[in-house]
Amino acid sequence: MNEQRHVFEHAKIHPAVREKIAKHHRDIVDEVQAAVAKHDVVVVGMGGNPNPGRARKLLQSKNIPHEYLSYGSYFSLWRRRNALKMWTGWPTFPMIFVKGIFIGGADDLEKLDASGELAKLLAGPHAA
Ligand SMILES: N[C@@H](CCC(=O)N[C@@H](CS)C(=O)NCC(=O)O)C(=O)O
Repeated sequence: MNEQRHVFEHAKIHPAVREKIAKHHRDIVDEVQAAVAKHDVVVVGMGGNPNPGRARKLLQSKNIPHEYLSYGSYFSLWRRRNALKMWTGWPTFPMIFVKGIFIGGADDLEKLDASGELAKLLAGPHAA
């Protein structure tokens, strides 16, 4: 299977709407991108969803410092969160980044921890 994410071809987007797409809630994407560049571990979550808390608990239990960004709740800011989903291609929260690498959600963090890969990623370089 082709592991490359399937996205609509840029060349086939009409020039009149390209800027609108590029700027769509760009500030929230820039904010997360800057945090990912600055911190070894970033958890992006939202209020009322237990899964970001599950991920954070695991990190705290291992004394792994992390930056936490939270946007809205089930009842607010869904449009802004949607811009992050379109950026990463990941449909749910939390979105977790380790050393600049997007590793998925809380389940994926647990798997990486259990396999020992989380420690390896943390010991390695920060992806540019
Ligand atoms: N298996 C995922 C569960 C995360 C999940 O399903 N989150 C839901 C809420 S419970 C979500 O973010 N939905 C999208 C949204 O509400 O914007 C994980 O381990 O991170």
